[in-house]
Amino acid sequence: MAIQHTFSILKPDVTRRNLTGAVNQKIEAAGLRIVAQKRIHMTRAQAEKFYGVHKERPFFGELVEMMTSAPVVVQVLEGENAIAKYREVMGATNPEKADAGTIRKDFALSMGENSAHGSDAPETAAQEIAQFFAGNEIVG
Ligand code: 3AN
Repeated sequence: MAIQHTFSILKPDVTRRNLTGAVNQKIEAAGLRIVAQKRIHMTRAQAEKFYGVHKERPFFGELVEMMTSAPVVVQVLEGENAIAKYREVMGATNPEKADAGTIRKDFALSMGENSAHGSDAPETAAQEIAQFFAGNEIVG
């Protein structure tokens, strides 16, 4: 398996509770390298674009509200099989179903406030990274 990049967001429930370092520790302990990172306050337009695939879902409005309610930390993670590996490190979308030791099991508050986003495929990873980072901001 080749080295991949994946896009990560540490969500408002993480920044609000001062858990950025605790989540980053799990990321790094799993062998993923944080090759780009910045703290931003997402605009409504950025959040609506980012979650465009979920526009018709009943939780879309709530999701956009939540993602713009406080700062987030956007990241690019690098590693062997990084996309699948980060989804393992995050755990299931529903924190009650997440495996022990995962980010969501240990930190998530609910299905919505579930602490982390990670890309689900190489195409979405590339799109998501391009929405938030210029190429020269990614330093491996
Ligand atoms: P994942 O982030 O695990 O790939 P998706 O793509 O199904 O999950 O959902 C995207 C985001 O939408 C989730 N991370 C979560 O914040 C939110 N979400 C998903 N399902 C629900 C739900 N039933 N109620 C509220 N928010 C949800």
